[in-house]
Amino acid sequence: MSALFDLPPAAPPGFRYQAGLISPDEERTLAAHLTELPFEPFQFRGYEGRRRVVSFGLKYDFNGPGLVDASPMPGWLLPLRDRAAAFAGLAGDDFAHVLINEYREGAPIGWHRDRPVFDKVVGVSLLSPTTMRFRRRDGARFERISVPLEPRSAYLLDGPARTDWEHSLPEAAAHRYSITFRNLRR
Ligand SMILES: O=C(O)CCC(=O)C(=O)O
Repeated sequence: MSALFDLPPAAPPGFRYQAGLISPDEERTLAAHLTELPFEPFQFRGYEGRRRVVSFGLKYDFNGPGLVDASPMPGWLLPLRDRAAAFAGLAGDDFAHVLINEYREGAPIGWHRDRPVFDKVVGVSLLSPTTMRFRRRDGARFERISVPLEPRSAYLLDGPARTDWEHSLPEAAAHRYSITFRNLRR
């Protein structure tokens, strides 16, 4: 009788998902722009990740001072920034920072919470599906939730999903990009 109430939540509170934020044509155009970008391996305190990244607006330097200026967002990214902001209930220029991740086959992203200097996060997925894994400590064990992310979809990390839960992605099964916009915490 209680089975309904025993089901785990489909996603942590504060996570929101929208399939098809962009069309297949828009995805193709964005992916063509992304191939021109100067991606570099992700650097974290002397460790080099397998994903490659590029930032605009602001960049978080994990090996140095933290948040630093980066090149302005290119014009071709602004319509997506505005759409991502509307999805999060923000104005386009609230998103002062974008981090674009490139995952080639086999590249994961490890367990983390985004830096506290940032507030909301909207991620747009391109090219291939993945699963966003969430975990939150519950005494000696972890409570875990997995959420599928389809290409062309967007997710919002806000509230507990952003501050209480860590997230990670498994090794990519195929080439994937994520375009992740962040506003600054007031
Ligand atoms: O690729 C993704 O959608 C996840 C990105 C992410 O967790 C991050 O950039 O901190």
